[in-house]
Amino acid sequence: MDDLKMIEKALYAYVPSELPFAKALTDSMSYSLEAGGKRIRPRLVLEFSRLCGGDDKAALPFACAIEMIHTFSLIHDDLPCMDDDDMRRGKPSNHKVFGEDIALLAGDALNCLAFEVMSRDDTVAASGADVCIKNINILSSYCGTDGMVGGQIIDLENENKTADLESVTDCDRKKTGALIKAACEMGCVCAGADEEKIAAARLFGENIGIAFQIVDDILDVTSSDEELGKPVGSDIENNKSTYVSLLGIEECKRRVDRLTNEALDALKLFDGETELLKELALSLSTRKN
Ligand code: GRG
Repeated sequence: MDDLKMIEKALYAYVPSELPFAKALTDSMSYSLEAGGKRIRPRLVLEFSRLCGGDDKAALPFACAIEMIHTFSLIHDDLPCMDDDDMRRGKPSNHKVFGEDIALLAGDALNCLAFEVMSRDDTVAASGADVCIKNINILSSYCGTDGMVGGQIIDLENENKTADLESVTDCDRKKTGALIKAACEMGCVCAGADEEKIAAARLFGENIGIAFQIVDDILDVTSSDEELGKPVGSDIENNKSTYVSLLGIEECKRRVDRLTNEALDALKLFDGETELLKELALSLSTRKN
């Protein structure tokens, strides 16, 4: 089975199916989980685990957990009180289909499910309590005030004013970069890797995370709604300072190349096969959606 199929099969199976009283909730969770997406974060977990000698079966619950958190963040990010986006992954946003109340709860439930999956008996039996606790710690801290939520609040506070590059970088490192970095570190932890390897994975994640957000900003001005699967031009509409508005497209492209090369350099520390991670880093720098 290829990686995408393996991730999606496990991911969809985690959504509770026998909750007749809450069918709208589980439908709403499944709607966003099954709406597609590149599955970058779970693929990073699996690849780093393999690179450090880990077993796919043991890494899979952690790969699914991070995709649940990512999906949760997208559902909440699209809500009217946040970015107010009607389309996501080429489909109507969750709240457009299920209503704001259910979308909010579906996000909350996916957040809880991620941590439940990482601490379930079968996950602990396969990976050991140490690995589970370390990964729960990584994921929760990279989601919180120093991670995704911290980035989102900087983003909100920067709306309708000109932010400087330092603030935009701080925002993106937390809002987008933290979860990508978490995926790389968690994969290493799954395989029981040492601190040196975890630090190299962190550096790889940090660099591709910022490159990923710069590409996101570029696509927001150069792509189309159809190609991107969500409305383009939202940064200008929301009067947001971005890498593109601060540096221009050409300098942004140079930075993406530089960051991608720095990410590739970080992989030199590993003895194993890094080809897929290199491909992933390069494909993110040239992605069209
Ligand atoms: C989830 C802890 C938590 C808090 C919610 C709303 C919010 C606080 C944070 C927003 C985080 C966010 C949506 C950042 C944007 C990250 C980003 C560029 C997402 C797009 O990622 P892709 O391109 O999406 O990997 P696909 O659709 O391919 O999965």
